[in-house]
Amino acid sequence: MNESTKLAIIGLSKAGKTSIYRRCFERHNLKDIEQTPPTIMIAQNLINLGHISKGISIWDFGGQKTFRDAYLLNPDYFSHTKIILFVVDILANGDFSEEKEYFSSIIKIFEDLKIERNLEKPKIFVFLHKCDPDKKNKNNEQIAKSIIEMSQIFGSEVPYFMTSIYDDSACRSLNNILFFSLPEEIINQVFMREFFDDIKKVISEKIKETPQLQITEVSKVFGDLLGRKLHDLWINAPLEKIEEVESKSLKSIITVSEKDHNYFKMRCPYYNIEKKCSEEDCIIVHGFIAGILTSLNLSKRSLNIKRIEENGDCYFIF
Ligand SMILES: Nc1nc2c(ncn2[C@@H]2O[C@H](COP(=O)(O)OP(=O)(O)OP(=O)(O)O)[C@@H](O)[C@H]2O)c(=O)[nH]1
Ligand SMILES: [Mg+2]
Repeated sequence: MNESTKLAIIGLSKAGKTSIYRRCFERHNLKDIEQTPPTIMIAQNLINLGHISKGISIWDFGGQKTFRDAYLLNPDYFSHTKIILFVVDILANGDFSEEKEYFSSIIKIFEDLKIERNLEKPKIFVFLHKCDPDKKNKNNEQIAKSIIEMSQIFGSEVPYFMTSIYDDSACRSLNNILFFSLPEEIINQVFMREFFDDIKKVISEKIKETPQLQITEVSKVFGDLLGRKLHDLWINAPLEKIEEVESKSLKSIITVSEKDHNYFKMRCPYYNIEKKCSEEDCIIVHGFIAGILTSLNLSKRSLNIKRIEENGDCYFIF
């Protein structure tokens, strides 16, 4: 369960995949990035970002035809992918038929992996890349055309981002993708931080001042605020690669059940410290989780938080 998250960057050759990686994670200057050689097969990079404790394993799939054919013949290249980032060069001439064919073959591989090995399907995001700041208005027609073409393949629910290495759009979009794809990590991040304790104090004060307020309402509001604040912090944080993961952040308080990947199980953070989880603590934690899930666009889940006692510990399942 402590494996890194696999993010696959996929697309045709020269779409700009390696440039995006280098721009966002290696902070190369633009002159260097422009000299990026074509990727031979797959370049794998393990990234430890300060805010993602388990790290991300980035698989940059070289897009030349011979390599694409090799991947499609061996689904193992794609197994256990959690996030797919398809990069489409909007400046490339043509009708996107090659992209379409490639993407459809990959989607088919994931459907087969789900049926044959019960592997979870990845979340898919599309970068409409090379929307450079100086060309944005000139290429509106081409951008609109590529969105229509892409939505025929993925359906309209796949999120699209207009990106370029010539501004911060690619890095911000990547941050966004990570934020919405890794709720477990985000929640962990919140509960690891001391500000959770600070906010708990503020809530307790607020309740003392205005006893007519329901503790659930207050904690929900604070949870909401906290979730939003975290989103802002996260999105504006530079994607900085760090060499070592702090040992503290490896201590996970969220365990995802081995049997069912569809829910999170979290120990009440106070239970171990004070050896008890008061009713009030439980309600506050509950409200926080609900608020944070809502800010992560997981509001359906937030309606379904259950509290259970197990082996003398208190857990939340959602
Ligand atoms: N105008 C423009 N050019 C870009 C942008 N991003 C990348 N490029 C250029 O696109 C070309 C190909 O970039 P790469 O990053 O090597 O493309 P790739 O998708 O990794 O290609 P393969 O490794 O062959 O699959 C390079 O000349 C880059 O400078 C962008 O945002 N705007
Ligand atoms: Mg490359």
